[in-house]
Amino acid sequence: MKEKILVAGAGVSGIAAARMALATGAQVILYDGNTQRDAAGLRALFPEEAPIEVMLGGLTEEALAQTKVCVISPGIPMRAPFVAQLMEAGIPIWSEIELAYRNAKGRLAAITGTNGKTTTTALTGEILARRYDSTFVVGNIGNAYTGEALLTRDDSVTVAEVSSFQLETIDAFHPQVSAILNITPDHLDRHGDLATYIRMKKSITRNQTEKDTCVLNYDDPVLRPFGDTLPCHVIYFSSRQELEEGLFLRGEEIIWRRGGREERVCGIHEMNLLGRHNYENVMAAVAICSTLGVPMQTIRDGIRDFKAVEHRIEYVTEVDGVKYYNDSKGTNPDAAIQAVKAMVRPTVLIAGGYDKHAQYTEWIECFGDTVREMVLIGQTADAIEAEAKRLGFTACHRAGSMEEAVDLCAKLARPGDAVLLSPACASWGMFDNFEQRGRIFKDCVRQLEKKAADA
Ligand code: UMA
Repeated sequence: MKEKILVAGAGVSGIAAARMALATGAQVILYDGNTQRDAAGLRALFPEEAPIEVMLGGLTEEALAQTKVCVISPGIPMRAPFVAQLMEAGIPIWSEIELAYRNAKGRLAAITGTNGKTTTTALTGEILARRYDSTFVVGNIGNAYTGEALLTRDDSVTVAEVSSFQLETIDAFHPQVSAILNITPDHLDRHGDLATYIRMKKSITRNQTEKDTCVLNYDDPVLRPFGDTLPCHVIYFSSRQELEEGLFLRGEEIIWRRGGREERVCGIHEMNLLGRHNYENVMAAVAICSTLGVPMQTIRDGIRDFKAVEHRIEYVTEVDGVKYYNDSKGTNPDAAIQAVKAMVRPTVLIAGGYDKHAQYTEWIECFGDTVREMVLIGQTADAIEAEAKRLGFTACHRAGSMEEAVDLCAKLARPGDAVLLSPACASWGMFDNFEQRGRIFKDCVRQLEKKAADA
């Protein structure tokens, strides 16, 4: 008899999804492919009487036969063998955000894009919280949607950062406002090709109707024509040209032109965010919040008070005249390009990590006069060094750990320089995730600061 919910993956998403499934009265199998996980420890996360069973390594035939629906964690690819088995048996596979959506109330804004989605989601959440008492900020930002959805009310507004991984298995997921900030190649190891990745991103609008809104980047060659195909209202933003209709950058000001009427939103010096990509993030947040009924003055106040999010071109400290920046969220070449472009000092760069089959050419070409030296870590060090040398950038060094990398940077940097951790690669292999990588980097910098103070 098929009656259980199979929650695949026992990380942040899976544990929250299992809790939600239990709260809605389901029986749960919590499965993780990693046999090194502590089954008893995982089981102890739930009340003793809860109908939940933890299964590690492989799934039994019996478990598969009992499964009514599988809620899958974003990190598990569809090519996982048990997924094929479930699909063959016609068992629905839901993304963790799908389960959350089905149990949520109120209005939903969902934000995707290759880069900028965490900043845009955090900013949108802060602005919404000024206007609405019941505001939730969830999703890929690190706070599983299933962990919050049961707390939402009819008058709640939720803003969700959603990744291509999470969108891969949505069904009824239907945000009233969606936003796609940009699309550049990323996660090709998972999705196989760019066309599939683009399809995943676009699917955020799949269930939207003429009553809904989609916010799109006018400068993105994929997204501009995509807007014409949508049934919903589209708001474009551009940091490169003045639009007939939409938000755009004019000199140092963000302007919104609507129905022939222009409104000044804010000046770029009124915000604590650096770089063109951040002006785009702000424009998207303005469009989303305004659509959800936040008055423009409240939006302006929110922008003015917002600080950069952790791990995104985050200033750490200054040691011996060298400024240290943590951009551990630079997990692909495009994000890393934006961090390099935001640097105003000669820069020693720490890069490299897990291999997602990315192309490094454009990123290395943007080094220009900014990046003086590069310290490479992780699986991609050889590939990056080979491409750098091919392009004439020879100042490459190697380090075996983050500590070694930071110490080497301190030796290579001169007063007036910057040291930037912006790896252009995922953290996996050396670290659990980009947050851990960023925190270890910051700890190493603080050690350096302490040594300098003691000297
Ligand atoms: N696992 C398997 N089989 C597999 C792969 C993984 O059993 O084939 C297990 C692992 O052993 C582990 C668990 O799944 O125990 C981990 O699940 P997960 O990788 O889905 O990670 P979570 O801890 O649930 O975190 C996820 C997101 N992670 C990924 O998409 C890889 C987090 O995004 C997100 O914050 C969190 O849900 C809450 O929504 C992180 C991320 O790196 C930040 N996202 C990518 C990005 O931003 O580029 C997409």
